[in-house]
Amino acid sequence: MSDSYEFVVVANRLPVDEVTAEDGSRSWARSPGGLVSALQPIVRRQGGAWAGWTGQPGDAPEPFDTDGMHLHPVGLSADDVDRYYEGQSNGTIWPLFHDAVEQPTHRRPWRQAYEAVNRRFAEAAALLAAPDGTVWVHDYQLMLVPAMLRELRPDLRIGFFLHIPFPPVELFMQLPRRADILRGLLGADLVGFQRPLAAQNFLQLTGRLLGLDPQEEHVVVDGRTVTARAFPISIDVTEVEELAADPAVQAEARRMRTELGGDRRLLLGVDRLDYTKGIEQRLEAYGELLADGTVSNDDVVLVQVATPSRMRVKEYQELRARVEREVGRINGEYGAVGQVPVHYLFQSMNRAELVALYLAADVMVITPLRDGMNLVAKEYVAARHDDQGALVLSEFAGAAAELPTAFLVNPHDVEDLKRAITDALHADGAEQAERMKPMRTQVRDNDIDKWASDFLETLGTISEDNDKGLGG
Ligand code: ADQ
Repeated sequence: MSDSYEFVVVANRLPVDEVTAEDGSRSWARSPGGLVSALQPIVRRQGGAWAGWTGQPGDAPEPFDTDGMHLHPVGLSADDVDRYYEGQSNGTIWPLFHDAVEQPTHRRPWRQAYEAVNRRFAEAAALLAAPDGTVWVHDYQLMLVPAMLRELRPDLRIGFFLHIPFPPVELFMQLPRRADILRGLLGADLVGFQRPLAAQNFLQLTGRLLGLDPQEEHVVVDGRTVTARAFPISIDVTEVEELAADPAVQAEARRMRTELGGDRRLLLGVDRLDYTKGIEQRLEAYGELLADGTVSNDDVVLVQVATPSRMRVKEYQELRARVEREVGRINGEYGAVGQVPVHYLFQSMNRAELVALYLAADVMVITPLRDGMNLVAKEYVAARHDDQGALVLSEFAGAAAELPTAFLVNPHDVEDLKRAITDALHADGAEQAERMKPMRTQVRDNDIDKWASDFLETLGTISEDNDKGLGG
């Protein structure tokens, strides 16, 4: 069958963005990001397909081939975008799975749209996958897909990976129709999480809500074994290292430093503008350090790059307003003509610009209140081939478990934030190297290719065991 594929990726978004040229013509460009660059070679090698949304509301364009992948657009109407994507995914599940740092909103029409859209994705995967093929479903927008797909295609190997945290039992219990989500995930053979604790929370819930008998790393449901385990995601280390070694990128880093004020020490924040990222807490701590004279506008500058994200959702608009007000207040109070203590950029950057910033930064400040992993932390470490620079990292980012020699911090505690930033600023070259070296080794030894192959090899092995178990 020409239109059936051994390996199918299912994700909310396709790995391409539509770009409009100056003459108005439109084409597809591969989206930046580690996940796409890790999966694309696998998809290509296995003659694979990818089902996802284009990012634009309206009818789905016809399927097409690009970069050796078959792309199958799934259409979302404007209503679906409101209810499934901005509503249930980003207004209910996202905050609840991030410790409810913002209040989750519960709406019946959102749940209905989530189910309907998940079914559409499952049907697309069922259509694309070859007999006995492998389907890898991604993330919190599609948690019902594994079970829906298994019902349509019991022959498939199904893997699921959750990129965000999985909440503690008590918090998950708040979710209306919570058992549906568990049953949805249990349609997979392998459910992957960022952290072992997340896998444990999930397994525990299968006992509590579904009366199953979970074991350490698996649970049996309807005679099938479902494995739940951590696969901490990583980055494309080679890409970051190559950029960091590029003389043009290094020259850009030097230029940035000079423009930001000669020998002022540079603190850097790089985040999607999201309330889980702790940007307000970071600004509060920095403002207090300026206020109490621990740092001054003459010797320190903070560059905060915030990528616009989910800007139609009210909480994100409100966050933007609060962050921009605080930046204005700090600059108004502690700035001087021609020199301000915070440079705030509400924009996306290309990879080379980001790596130049990483090279220029003395202290990278990553302070999420909760984060599945946080790839920026790993990118910063990978870029620092000089073993210099200091990483302030929230204990509540998945990455903290792998990067214990960072300046770890509790972002809910402003005093602790101030302490960590000050310690990082005071670390001399020897201490910086002592902390950076083991982190660089860790990230180099565990890049995104290893992550993807670990997951897929595990999926292959457990599905074979399952087949044997059923056959015998
Ligand atoms: P995110 O919440 O988006 O990802 P993160 O892991 O930090 O968070 O990834 C962000 C990516 O976007 C990084 O590769 C970063 O370089 C890039 N980026 C950030 N700001 C940018 C800017 N201004 N311009 C250009 N690029 C920018 C979700 C989860 C995370 C998990 C990842 C992967 O919330 O916890 O690590 O998925 O599983």
